[in-house]
Amino acid sequence: MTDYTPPAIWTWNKENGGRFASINRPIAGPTHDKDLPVGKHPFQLYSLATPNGVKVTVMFEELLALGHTGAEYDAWLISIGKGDQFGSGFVGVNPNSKIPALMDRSGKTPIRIFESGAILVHLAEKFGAFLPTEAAARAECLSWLFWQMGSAPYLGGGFGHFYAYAPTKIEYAIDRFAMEVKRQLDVLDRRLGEAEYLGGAEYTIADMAVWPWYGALAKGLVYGAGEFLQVQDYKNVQRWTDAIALRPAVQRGRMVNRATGELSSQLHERHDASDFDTKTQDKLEAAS
Ligand SMILES: N[C@@H](CCC(=O)N[C@@H](CS)C(=O)NCC(=O)O)C(=O)O
Repeated sequence: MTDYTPPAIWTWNKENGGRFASINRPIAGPTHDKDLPVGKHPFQLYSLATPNGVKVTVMFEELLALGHTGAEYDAWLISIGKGDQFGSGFVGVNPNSKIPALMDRSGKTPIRIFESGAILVHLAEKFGAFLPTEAAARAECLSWLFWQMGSAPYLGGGFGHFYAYAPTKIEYAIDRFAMEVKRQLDVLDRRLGEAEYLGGAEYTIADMAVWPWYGALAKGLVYGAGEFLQVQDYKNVQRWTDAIALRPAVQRGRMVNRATGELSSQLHERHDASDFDTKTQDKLEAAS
């Protein structure tokens, strides 16, 4: 229960105590001038290894593993805690100021793409991979891809925010979003009980989008909520999470633009396939 009554007009309380109070703003647009770096490859990715960022680095690594050399990419680190997403160059690529953001420089005119789902579809269509072309299979894949786009905000912005980040624990909010997240896990569990992957028999961009969020949730790796949500009960989700985690491209993709955790798992920037062997933070720090 709360004694808060909303005023007639909302005003911006900068010191609201929330975990992201220093970067959250009620206005869009850049806060400062800053050009983005541009490397030598056809694709320039500006990102961070959050679940939304990992979807795209996994896709690039999967495409490269399939032999699509045209999918070579430079991955630049965007520190959202420091406000890099509000630099003028970044806002030019993503007016929504969120990672991941991509410039496709493979053609005559550079193309900007923002929203991880749009980036996955763009790359899948460009390389003819991980998105079935047959109508029913394509529809199933896209349905699960867009399911993720609509569902994860309830997990992150709803459950995660009120369970882990809000300055006070509000039972109503935590109950409401825990119920929704458990329902989502059950949706996935039932689907993965009837098909190996979300789109069907094949691994697709739908799995790449859902796994970084719901696979991490299933292993208790986000919000410290594994026990609270009893994630071990979702057996098909567990099976699918483990299978995807074994893919070498997924293991590489998870390291790109990672700035937390084991130093050997952090590859802040990726400009070459050899960077995984030579430029992880443990090696860079040992050399300096
Ligand atoms: N729907 C977007 C979500 C992107 C998103 O929320 N990115 C977060 C990190 S996971 C971000 O950049 N937050 C920075 C901010 O909100 O200022 C997508 O799928 O690309």
